[in-house]
Amino acid sequence: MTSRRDFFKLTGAVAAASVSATSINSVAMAALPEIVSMDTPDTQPPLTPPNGRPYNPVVTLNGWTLPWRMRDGVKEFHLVAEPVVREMAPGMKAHLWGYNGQSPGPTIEVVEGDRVRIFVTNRLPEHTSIHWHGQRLPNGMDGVGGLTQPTIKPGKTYVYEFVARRPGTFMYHPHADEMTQMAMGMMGFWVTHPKGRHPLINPVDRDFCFLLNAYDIDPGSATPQINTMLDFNLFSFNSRVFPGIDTFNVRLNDRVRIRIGNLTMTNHPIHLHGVEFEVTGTDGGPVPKAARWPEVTTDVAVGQMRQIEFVASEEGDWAFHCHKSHHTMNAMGHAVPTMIGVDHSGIMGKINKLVPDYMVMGERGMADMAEMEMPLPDNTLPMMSGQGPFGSVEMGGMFTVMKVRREQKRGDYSDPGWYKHPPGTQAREVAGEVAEPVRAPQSASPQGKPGDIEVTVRKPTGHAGH
Ligand SMILES: [Cu+2]
Repeated sequence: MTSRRDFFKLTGAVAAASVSATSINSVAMAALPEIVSMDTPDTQPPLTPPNGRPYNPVVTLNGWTLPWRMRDGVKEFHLVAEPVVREMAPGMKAHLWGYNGQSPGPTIEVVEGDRVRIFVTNRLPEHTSIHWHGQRLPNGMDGVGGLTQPTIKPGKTYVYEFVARRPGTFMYHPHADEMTQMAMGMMGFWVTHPKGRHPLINPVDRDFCFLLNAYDIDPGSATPQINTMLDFNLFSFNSRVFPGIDTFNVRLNDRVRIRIGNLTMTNHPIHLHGVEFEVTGTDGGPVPKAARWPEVTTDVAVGQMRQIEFVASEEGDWAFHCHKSHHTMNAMGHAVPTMIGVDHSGIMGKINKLVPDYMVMGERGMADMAEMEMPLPDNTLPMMSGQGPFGSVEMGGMFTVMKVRREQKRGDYSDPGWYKHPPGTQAREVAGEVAEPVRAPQSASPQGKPGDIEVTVRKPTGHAGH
């Protein structure tokens, strides 16, 4: 494990916060579960439950699961709300707010019927609270600042306690200064596994989860613009953007579940290549079997969860992405005119005499952007990038790949490398000249033969000169 166990040491960026370690009462802290913090954005292996009821754990994409302490039959967790530095992809680090060293926070996994106690320490420069989205719980544990509890002031620790009453896929996020705190990356995943066999919840071989979140971070800067309403420029899976998102690596014919939550400000039609899936659950619970239908894209609206399931029965490297094409790009300016078809030849030399760095883009489409050696500001990702085995994938944002392999071992989540296509199963170039198109034969329409159409054009009259 790469996790760091430290009681009082503040993680990296926390120095920026106005909270000092001494403001945390060490006597009270001694009674709390230790703080476990993660210092890498890599996908961590599933956390096999060391105690309590057994279950098949999830794997959080570019994330991890929070360990707990079992005390008198209660699962105790400790979340710390704090400033974090999140690498969104190699070459770009964002200054976000999150939990226990990362954004999103760690995934919490429990079993239906578990009594759960969650300590929440606030190391942010402002107050916060945590809402347990989708849970059945006593009203006073719902975490709505001002409505069901006072907010948690900087330096303070609150405790939430409830029984995880229904199995399913949930999330947690602040319900205090939400616009700021969610735009800064504060959110996390929660999975309640069923107690024993559940008629509507299938056992699966692989169970993945991630949150959709979006940021507006100007090229060359590191802190999100928190007032942005709609025009975000980094669309991410768990605060990672392609090519920084890990691949889903599965074994041929594995039954796979992927749980997706959306805490951005718009909907995301999530699309999987290669196989069909069914939506088997939402944050409202498992979907009755008779109400499921096949899909290859499912729209995840704001504040929703969707749980999809399929059998990975086709080998290969299958794209998995949001179908909004601007959401598979990294930070860019959208206010540029379309230049397709505009001939810039000759103009460049003249402009370069005045503006040496000026570049023309888009006269053949935008694909050149992936190859362009345009100088980027520091801490800025190319708009479209990611190398595949056959060149640039020309993607960014909400894009990754599901790798289905015959040789992948059960329980092995490591990256098997690129797919080797069997001979004769890959699109290829054909040799030879392309012939001129042949006109499709025109058949007579019921009204008459082609050429029979008569059009009468009447010119306007009454004008001078006519
Ligand atoms: Cu999207």
